Amino acid sequence: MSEKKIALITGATSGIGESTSFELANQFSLIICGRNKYKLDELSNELSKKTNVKTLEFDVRDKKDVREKISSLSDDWKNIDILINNAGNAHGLDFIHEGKISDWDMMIDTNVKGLLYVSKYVLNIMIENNRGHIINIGSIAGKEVYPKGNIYCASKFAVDAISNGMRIDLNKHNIKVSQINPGLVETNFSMVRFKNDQERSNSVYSGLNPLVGDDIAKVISYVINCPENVNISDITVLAKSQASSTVLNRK
Ligand code: NDP
Ligand code: 8X3
Repeated sequence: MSEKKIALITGATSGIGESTSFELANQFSLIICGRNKYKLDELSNELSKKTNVKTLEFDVRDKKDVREKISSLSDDWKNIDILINNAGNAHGLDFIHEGKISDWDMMIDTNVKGLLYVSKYVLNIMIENNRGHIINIGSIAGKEVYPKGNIYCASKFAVDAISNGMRIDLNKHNIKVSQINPGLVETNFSMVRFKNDQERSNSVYSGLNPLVGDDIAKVISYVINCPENVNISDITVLAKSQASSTVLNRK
Protein backbone atom coordinates (compact mmCIF):
# COMPACT_ATOMS: atom_id res chain seq x y z
CA MET A 1 0.00 0.00 0.00
CA SER A 2 1.22 3.56 -0.73
CA GLU A 3 2.16 6.03 1.99
CA LYS A 4 -1.05 8.05 1.78
CA LYS A 5 -2.63 9.12 5.06
CA ILE A 6 -5.67 7.08 6.15
CA ALA A 7 -9.16 8.50 6.73
CA LEU A 8 -11.99 6.48 8.34
CA ILE A 9 -15.52 7.65 7.51
CA THR A 10 -18.64 6.36 9.28
CA GLY A 11 -21.99 6.47 7.49
CA ALA A 12 -20.13 6.35 4.18
CA THR A 13 -23.00 4.66 2.33
CA SER A 14 -25.22 7.72 1.86
CA GLY A 15 -25.47 11.50 1.80
CA ILE A 16 -22.69 13.52 3.42
CA GLY A 17 -20.58 10.44 4.17
CA GLU A 18 -20.73 9.18 0.58
CA SER A 19 -19.87 12.61 -0.86
CA THR A 20 -17.00 12.92 1.60
CA SER A 21 -15.67 9.52 0.56
CA PHE A 22 -15.47 10.65 -3.06
CA GLU A 23 -13.93 14.00 -2.11
CA LEU A 24 -11.26 12.45 0.12
CA ALA A 25 -10.46 9.65 -2.33
CA ASN A 26 -8.34 12.21 -4.19
CA GLN A 27 -5.98 12.41 -1.23
CA PHE A 28 -6.32 9.60 1.30
CA SER A 29 -6.52 5.85 1.62
CA LEU A 30 -10.06 5.26 2.85
CA ILE A 31 -11.70 3.04 5.43
CA ILE A 32 -15.37 3.30 4.58
CA CYS A 33 -17.80 2.12 7.26
CA GLY A 34 -21.48 1.27 7.08
CA ARG A 35 -23.99 -1.45 7.86
CA ASN A 36 -25.24 -2.04 4.32
CA LYS A 37 -22.79 -4.52 2.77
CA TYR A 38 -24.18 -4.18 -0.74
CA LYS A 39 -23.80 -0.39 -0.73
CA LEU A 40 -20.36 -0.59 0.89
CA ASP A 41 -19.13 -2.99 -1.81
CA GLU A 42 -20.61 -0.86 -4.59
CA LEU A 43 -18.97 2.27 -3.18
CA SER A 44 -15.69 0.46 -2.69
CA ASN A 45 -15.67 -0.58 -6.36
CA GLU A 46 -16.09 3.04 -7.44
CA LEU A 47 -13.59 4.52 -4.99
CA SER A 48 -10.98 1.86 -5.76
CA LYS A 49 -10.54 3.51 -9.16
CA LYS A 50 -8.94 6.42 -7.28
CA THR A 51 -7.40 5.12 -4.05
CA ASN A 52 -6.86 2.21 -1.65
CA VAL A 53 -10.12 1.26 0.01
CA LYS A 54 -10.98 -0.93 2.99
CA THR A 55 -14.58 -1.60 3.98
CA LEU A 56 -15.70 -2.16 7.58
CA GLU A 57 -19.26 -3.36 8.08
CA PHE A 58 -20.78 -2.54 11.47
CA ASP A 59 -23.67 -0.81 13.15
CA VAL A 60 -22.19 1.98 15.31
CA ARG A 61 -24.64 1.02 18.10
CA ASP A 62 -23.02 -2.40 18.50
CA LYS A 63 -20.03 -1.66 20.72
CA LYS A 64 -18.65 -5.21 20.57
CA ASP A 65 -18.72 -5.23 16.77
CA VAL A 66 -17.24 -1.71 16.61
CA ARG A 67 -14.33 -2.85 18.82
CA GLU A 68 -13.78 -6.09 16.90
CA LYS A 69 -13.90 -4.46 13.44
CA ILE A 70 -11.54 -1.62 14.34
CA SER A 71 -9.20 -4.00 16.18
CA SER A 72 -9.17 -6.28 13.13
CA LEU A 73 -7.40 -3.67 11.00
CA SER A 74 -4.04 -4.91 9.70
CA ASP A 75 -0.81 -2.94 10.26
CA ASP A 76 -1.26 -1.42 6.78
CA TRP A 77 -4.61 0.06 7.76
CA LYS A 78 -4.67 0.64 11.48
CA ASN A 79 -2.78 3.95 11.68
CA ILE A 80 -5.83 6.11 11.13
CA ASP A 81 -4.96 9.80 10.66
CA ILE A 82 -8.47 11.23 10.19
CA LEU A 83 -11.72 10.03 11.78
CA ILE A 84 -14.96 11.44 10.41
CA ASN A 85 -17.80 10.69 12.81
CA ASN A 86 -20.67 11.15 10.40
CA ALA A 87 -23.09 8.22 10.91
CA GLY A 88 -26.34 9.44 12.35
CA ASN A 89 -29.91 10.40 11.63
CA ALA A 90 -33.07 11.97 13.00
CA HIS A 91 -36.04 9.68 13.67
CA GLY A 92 -39.41 11.42 13.88
CA LEU A 93 -40.40 15.07 14.33
CA ASP A 94 -42.96 15.14 17.13
CA PHE A 95 -43.92 17.18 20.15
CA ILE A 96 -42.01 15.78 23.09
CA HIS A 97 -45.10 14.32 24.74
CA GLU A 98 -46.01 12.55 21.49
CA GLY A 99 -42.53 11.23 20.63
CA LYS A 100 -41.82 7.51 20.28
CA ILE A 101 -39.40 5.97 22.76
CA SER A 102 -38.02 3.77 19.97
CA ASP A 103 -37.14 6.94 18.00
CA TRP A 104 -35.46 8.48 21.05
CA ASP A 105 -33.42 5.32 21.65
CA MET A 106 -32.34 5.20 18.02
CA MET A 107 -31.09 8.81 18.01
CA ILE A 108 -29.28 8.64 21.33
CA ASP A 109 -27.81 5.20 20.62
CA THR A 110 -26.59 6.17 17.15
CA ASN A 111 -25.76 9.87 17.24
CA VAL A 112 -24.27 9.92 20.74
CA LYS A 113 -23.28 6.45 21.92
CA GLY A 114 -22.28 5.21 18.44
CA LEU A 115 -20.03 8.21 17.92
CA LEU A 116 -18.42 7.50 21.31
CA TYR A 117 -17.84 3.80 20.60
CA VAL A 118 -16.10 4.48 17.28
CA SER A 119 -14.05 7.31 18.81
CA LYS A 120 -12.96 5.17 21.77
CA TYR A 121 -11.30 2.50 19.64
CA VAL A 122 -9.84 4.90 17.06
CA LEU A 123 -8.46 7.08 19.86
CA ASN A 124 -6.49 4.13 21.26
CA ILE A 125 -4.59 4.21 17.96
CA MET A 126 -4.29 8.00 17.66
CA ILE A 127 -3.01 8.40 21.21
CA GLU A 128 -0.39 5.73 20.66
CA ASN A 129 0.69 7.51 17.47
CA ASN A 130 0.55 10.95 19.13
CA ARG A 131 -1.29 12.35 16.10
CA GLY A 132 -4.72 12.50 14.50
CA HIS A 133 -7.69 14.63 13.54
CA ILE A 134 -11.28 13.90 14.57
CA ILE A 135 -14.10 15.57 12.69
CA ASN A 136 -17.51 15.25 14.29
CA ILE A 137 -20.56 16.02 12.19
CA GLY A 138 -22.79 18.04 14.51
CA SER A 139 -25.71 20.12 13.24
CA ILE A 140 -27.36 23.47 13.52
CA ALA A 141 -29.71 21.33 15.67
CA GLY A 142 -26.83 21.12 18.16
CA LYS A 143 -26.67 24.90 18.39
CA GLU A 144 -30.37 25.85 18.59
CA VAL A 145 -33.45 23.86 19.57
CA TYR A 146 -36.43 24.11 17.21
CA PRO A 147 -40.06 23.03 17.67
CA LYS A 148 -40.40 19.22 17.69
CA GLY A 149 -36.61 18.87 17.32
CA ASN A 150 -36.30 17.96 21.05
CA ILE A 151 -34.39 14.65 21.16
CA TYR A 152 -32.60 15.01 17.82
CA CYS A 153 -31.44 18.43 19.05
CA ALA A 154 -30.44 16.90 22.39
CA SER A 155 -28.36 14.28 20.59
CA LYS A 156 -26.55 16.95 18.58
CA PHE A 157 -26.10 19.20 21.64
CA ALA A 158 -24.43 16.14 23.16
CA VAL A 159 -22.15 15.88 20.13
CA ASP A 160 -21.29 19.56 20.65
CA ALA A 161 -20.30 18.90 24.29
CA ILE A 162 -18.37 15.76 23.30
CA SER A 163 -16.44 17.67 20.62
CA ASN A 164 -15.48 20.34 23.14
CA GLY A 165 -14.55 17.71 25.71
CA MET A 166 -12.46 15.81 23.17
CA ARG A 167 -10.63 18.98 22.12
CA ILE A 168 -9.72 19.76 25.72
CA ASP A 169 -8.75 16.24 26.79
CA LEU A 170 -6.84 15.39 23.61
CA ASN A 171 -4.97 18.67 23.41
CA LYS A 172 -1.82 17.23 25.00
CA HIS A 173 -1.95 14.22 22.71
CA ASN A 174 -1.45 16.31 19.56
CA ILE A 175 -4.93 15.42 18.22
CA LYS A 176 -7.05 18.04 16.49
CA VAL A 177 -10.83 17.98 17.04
CA SER A 178 -13.15 19.84 14.70
CA GLN A 179 -16.93 19.96 14.56
CA ILE A 180 -18.89 20.77 11.41
CA ASN A 181 -22.52 21.80 11.89
CA PRO A 182 -24.58 21.73 8.71
CA GLY A 183 -27.99 23.28 8.29
CA LEU A 184 -30.43 21.65 5.86
CA VAL A 185 -28.64 19.29 3.47
CA GLU A 186 -30.67 17.35 0.92
CA THR A 187 -29.67 13.72 1.50
CA ASN A 188 -31.59 10.65 2.67
CA PHE A 189 -31.89 12.34 6.09
CA SER A 190 -35.53 13.42 5.83
CA MET A 191 -36.62 10.10 4.30
CA VAL A 192 -35.26 8.45 7.44
CA ARG A 193 -36.76 11.07 9.76
CA PHE A 194 -40.19 10.75 8.12
CA LYS A 195 -40.03 6.96 7.70
CA ASN A 196 -39.90 6.95 3.89
CA ASP A 197 -42.65 9.54 3.34
CA GLN A 198 -41.26 10.96 0.09
CA GLU A 199 -43.72 13.85 -0.14
CA ARG A 200 -43.00 15.06 3.39
CA SER A 201 -39.29 14.64 2.83
CA ASN A 202 -39.38 16.68 -0.40
CA SER A 203 -41.30 19.46 1.35
CA VAL A 204 -38.37 20.07 3.74
CA TYR A 205 -36.17 21.25 0.89
CA SER A 206 -38.66 22.65 -1.59
CA GLY A 207 -37.87 26.13 -2.86
CA LEU A 208 -34.70 26.39 -0.79
CA ASN A 209 -31.85 25.47 -3.12
CA PRO A 210 -30.47 23.61 -0.09
CA LEU A 211 -26.99 22.38 0.65
CA VAL A 212 -26.04 19.02 -0.84
CA GLY A 213 -23.60 16.41 0.41
CA ASP A 214 -20.80 17.71 -1.85
CA ASP A 215 -20.99 21.15 -0.19
CA ILE A 216 -20.24 19.63 3.21
CA ALA A 217 -17.61 17.29 1.75
CA LYS A 218 -15.71 20.33 0.43
CA VAL A 219 -15.86 22.01 3.85
CA ILE A 220 -14.56 18.81 5.47
CA SER A 221 -11.70 18.71 2.98
CA TYR A 222 -10.91 22.38 3.71
CA VAL A 223 -10.85 21.73 7.47
CA ILE A 224 -8.57 18.72 7.02
CA ASN A 225 -6.21 20.61 4.72
CA CYS A 226 -5.59 23.62 6.93
CA PRO A 227 -1.93 24.06 7.89
CA GLU A 228 -0.76 21.80 10.74
CA ASN A 229 -0.78 24.72 13.22
CA VAL A 230 -4.41 25.64 12.43
CA ASN A 231 -7.53 23.92 13.80
CA ILE A 232 -11.01 24.95 12.70
CA SER A 233 -12.66 24.03 15.98
CA ASP A 234 -16.33 24.60 15.14
CA ILE A 235 -18.00 25.68 11.94
CA THR A 236 -21.68 26.08 11.03
CA VAL A 237 -22.56 25.82 7.35
CA LEU A 238 -25.93 27.00 6.04
CA ALA A 239 -27.56 27.31 2.64
CA LYS A 240 -27.88 30.93 1.56
CA SER A 241 -31.65 30.53 1.94
CA GLN A 242 -31.38 29.49 5.61
CA ALA A 243 -30.77 32.04 8.37
CA SER A 244 -31.53 29.79 11.37
CA SER A 245 -33.31 26.52 12.09
CA THR A 246 -36.66 28.23 11.57
CA VAL A 247 -35.97 31.25 9.34
CA LEU A 248 -36.00 30.11 5.73
CA ASN A 249 -36.41 32.04 2.50
CA ARG A 250 -38.46 29.70 0.26
CA LYS A 251 -39.02 30.69 -3.37
P1 NDP B 1 -28.18 10.00 5.30
O1 NDP B 1 -29.40 9.36 5.85
O2 NDP B 1 -28.10 10.25 3.85
O3 NDP B 1 -26.88 9.18 5.75
C1 NDP B 1 -26.73 8.71 7.06
C2 NDP B 1 -25.60 7.68 7.08
O4 NDP B 1 -25.42 7.23 8.44
C3 NDP B 1 -25.94 6.44 6.25
O5 NDP B 1 -24.78 5.92 5.65
C4 NDP B 1 -26.47 5.49 7.31
O6 NDP B 1 -26.37 4.13 6.96
C5 NDP B 1 -25.52 5.81 8.45
N1 NDP B 1 -26.05 5.28 9.70
C6 NDP B 1 -27.20 5.64 10.32
N2 NDP B 1 -27.38 4.90 11.42
C7 NDP B 1 -26.31 4.06 11.49
C8 NDP B 1 -25.91 3.05 12.40
N3 NDP B 1 -26.66 2.75 13.48
N4 NDP B 1 -24.75 2.38 12.18
C9 NDP B 1 -23.99 2.68 11.10
N5 NDP B 1 -24.31 3.62 10.20
C10 NDP B 1 -25.45 4.30 10.40
O7 NDP B 1 -28.05 11.37 6.11
P2 NDP B 1 -26.93 12.54 6.10
O8 NDP B 1 -25.84 12.23 5.16
O9 NDP B 1 -27.65 13.81 5.94
O10 NDP B 1 -26.44 12.45 7.61
C11 NDP B 1 -25.08 12.33 7.97
C12 NDP B 1 -24.83 13.08 9.25
O11 NDP B 1 -25.08 14.47 9.04
C13 NDP B 1 -25.73 12.67 10.42
O12 NDP B 1 -24.96 12.64 11.60
C14 NDP B 1 -26.76 13.80 10.48
O13 NDP B 1 -27.29 13.95 11.77
C15 NDP B 1 -25.89 14.97 10.08
N6 NDP B 1 -26.60 16.14 9.59
C16 NDP B 1 -27.44 16.07 8.51
C17 NDP B 1 -28.08 17.21 8.06
C18 NDP B 1 -29.06 17.18 6.93
O14 NDP B 1 -29.85 18.15 6.82
N7 NDP B 1 -29.06 16.18 6.08
C19 NDP B 1 -27.84 18.52 8.70
C20 NDP B 1 -26.96 18.46 9.82
C21 NDP B 1 -26.34 17.32 10.23
P3 NDP B 1 -27.75 3.30 6.60
O15 NDP B 1 -28.12 3.77 5.22
O16 NDP B 1 -27.33 1.89 6.72
O17 NDP B 1 -28.77 3.71 7.63
C1 8X3 C 1 -30.19 18.31 10.32
C2 8X3 C 1 -30.66 19.70 10.19
O1 8X3 C 1 -32.52 21.32 10.82
O2 8X3 C 1 -33.18 19.09 10.14
O3 8X3 C 1 -29.35 18.15 11.42
O4 8X3 C 1 -32.18 19.48 12.28
S1 8X3 C 1 -32.20 19.90 10.90
